[in-house]
Amino acid sequence: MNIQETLQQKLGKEIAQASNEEIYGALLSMVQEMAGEKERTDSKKKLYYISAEFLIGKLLSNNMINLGIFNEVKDVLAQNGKNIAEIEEVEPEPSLGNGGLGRLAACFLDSIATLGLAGDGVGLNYHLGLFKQEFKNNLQRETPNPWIEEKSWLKKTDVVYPVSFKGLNVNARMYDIEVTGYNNKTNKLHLFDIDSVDETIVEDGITFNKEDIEKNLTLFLYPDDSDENGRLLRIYQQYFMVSAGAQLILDECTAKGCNLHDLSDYAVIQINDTHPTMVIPELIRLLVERGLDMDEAIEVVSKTCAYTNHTILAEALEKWPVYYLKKVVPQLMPIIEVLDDKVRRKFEDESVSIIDRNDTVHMAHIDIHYGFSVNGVASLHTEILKETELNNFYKIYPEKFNNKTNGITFRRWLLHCNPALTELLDELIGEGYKKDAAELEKLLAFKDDEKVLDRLVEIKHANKEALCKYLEETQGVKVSPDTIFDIQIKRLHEYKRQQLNALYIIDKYLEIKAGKIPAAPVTAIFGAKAAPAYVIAKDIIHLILCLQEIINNDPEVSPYLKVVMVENYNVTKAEKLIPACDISEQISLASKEASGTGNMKFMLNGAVTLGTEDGANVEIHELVGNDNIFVFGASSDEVIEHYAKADYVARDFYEKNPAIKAAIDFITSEEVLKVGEKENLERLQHEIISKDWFMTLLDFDSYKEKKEEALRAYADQKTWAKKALVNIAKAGYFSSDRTIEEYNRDIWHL
Ligand code: 26V
Repeated sequence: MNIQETLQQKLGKEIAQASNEEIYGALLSMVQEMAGEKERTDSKKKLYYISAEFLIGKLLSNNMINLGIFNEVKDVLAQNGKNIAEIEEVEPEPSLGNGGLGRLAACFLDSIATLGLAGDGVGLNYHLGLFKQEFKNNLQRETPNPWIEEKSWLKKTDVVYPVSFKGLNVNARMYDIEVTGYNNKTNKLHLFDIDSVDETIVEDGITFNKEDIEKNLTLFLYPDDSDENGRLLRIYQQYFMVSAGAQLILDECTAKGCNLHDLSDYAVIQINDTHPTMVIPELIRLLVERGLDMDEAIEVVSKTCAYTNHTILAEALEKWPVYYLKKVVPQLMPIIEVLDDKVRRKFEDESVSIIDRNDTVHMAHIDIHYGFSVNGVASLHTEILKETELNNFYKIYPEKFNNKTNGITFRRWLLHCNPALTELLDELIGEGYKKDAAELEKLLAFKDDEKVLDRLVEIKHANKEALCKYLEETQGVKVSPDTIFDIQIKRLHEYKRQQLNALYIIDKYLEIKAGKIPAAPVTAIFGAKAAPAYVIAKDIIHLILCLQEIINNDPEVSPYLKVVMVENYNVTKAEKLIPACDISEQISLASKEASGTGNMKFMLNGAVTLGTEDGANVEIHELVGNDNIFVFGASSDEVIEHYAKADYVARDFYEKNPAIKAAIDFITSEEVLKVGEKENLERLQHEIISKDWFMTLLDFDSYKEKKEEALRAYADQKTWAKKALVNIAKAGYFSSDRTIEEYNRDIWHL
């Protein structure tokens, strides 16, 4: 049966007569069946990628691309008067992640299947996701993001594992999502859930009773942890995930003939940041229960687990009070104590212990001592781990440390999100780059080809037009595709410095008001969610929304400058924003952004980076060369030195630099107070002047200078298009296929 017939049979009517919702449902079930019939990867040893987040995005088109039917379906629909883009809109987007770490996990699953490797994801089935962001009165408001509908990619299984907490026994049920590889076999994403979860306990935004574990366990990702019950709930979630995951792993391995002594021949577990760290003591506990002695169990687990670090921010390195663990998972404490004891007997250095003097358990320390590999996610990041943050561990275990520079799947971040560019590439360099991303370099042969450069400009312009239409339809904002699209989209965090971009915008606004007309009009676009309990992050969103209102409504300024804060930034929105970008803002304080992956997506779609020497920006810089990137700001060495000497004083910059002073003063000016909240604006202003923990003011001048240089360079469209071309051509290195090949070569050995 061909696609047209299959769809009509599922619909029970002509495609032309069906609604978009009905067509979506029919396509979903057709794709589910096709994926289910595909061959599964199979090998003695299997990878388990265990992660609190899998930011998978919408799946319909992605799966159709990977199954090789996307174009055919698109054509069949078009012949029947239906538009694939409208059908994509029907699919709800799961928000099972926060940012880079979760999206990386999703890209990795795609590449693992594409390379034909046996590797499944293990995580949690959060019914309401992270949260949905709404703007009201220029403030962020959080509401639930339900995504599980009657028809869904989730397949309920009969696999159920018991999980015990202190005073509470529950069952973890496994749901599966098919992971299709591009023209290859399939794997699975296993998401555990509790049958008794109850969405109706959520009221007034995202508040709910944090103590009712049976009803709330899998409601939200990262429930508010500003109080103790919130932190305890996170421990409940983490243990639920790892205990079910560990039982699944042992079951699957034993079914393949593993006798548990040889577990590491059957399984390798990649621990994605510290959220799944309890899998180590839990596996040890289960192995002992199944007859191994403690020492051997520890040894077996240590040969099976590998850890990836995704951040050097101290506050993100998880530490749990012993008292919390005793309250939720007392069965793990005797094991963690043995692990700590062994470390203490071997090493005198107090800083590498697992349980510190304050009776706090350092999760990353468990991973490093009792895992066989520790990796950072970009070369600068790994160097900083080795030389600074984890130096004491590096001295003990130099052989464990390795770098795996992040990557992105080109199926979603090029083929799907930018079909026009994909078509041009097919025509110019053939389709080989789709399986071997390094072949993108062939594009360099067209660096001086005027016709090719013109087409790149045309494609970018068409993508900008499409984004304008979308922004007008969804948010009612009008922007012109003939302005420079300058985009910063990522989690809201002070270290990422959205506030630096905002200060630049204020500076520009004041200049225009003073009669200094910019050479080229700019549209500054932001997208970011702030963690609900992160007060200053929410204040920064408030400032940006206020600026949007003031600037866009000012007839003197808006012809030259507009501000757009995209509501509820998510994977789907990223897919529309990235292909339309001219300037990619990657302006974190050097040393703080472990890698970044948005930077790679922008580059692949022909945007030019304006960035600091941080994370993977460093590698982008090396690849494209000085002419094709705009780099500014203090180096990571300088920043690390400032922290060590504690000699950075924001107030000095405020007092001595008139442009900085004017921009900061503007935050609480009458104009802004007219549209904003005094309390929030004053708090933010005070934070920047008296703390500025991420040294925004230190880099203000060099940021402004570089940005102006980039805006001037844009005027010469030919030269700019050449920069875009070089960026695309050099992006092959950032394919997650390359990253996964390295993980497999150095760590997993599948
Ligand atoms: C941070 C936060 C902050 C607010 C509330 C909840 C929460 C939960 C977890 C985290 C840790 C974030 C770790 C993370 O996402 N790291 C990112 O990982 C990317 C993939 O390796 C990397 O590209 C980014 O640079 C890094 O920030």
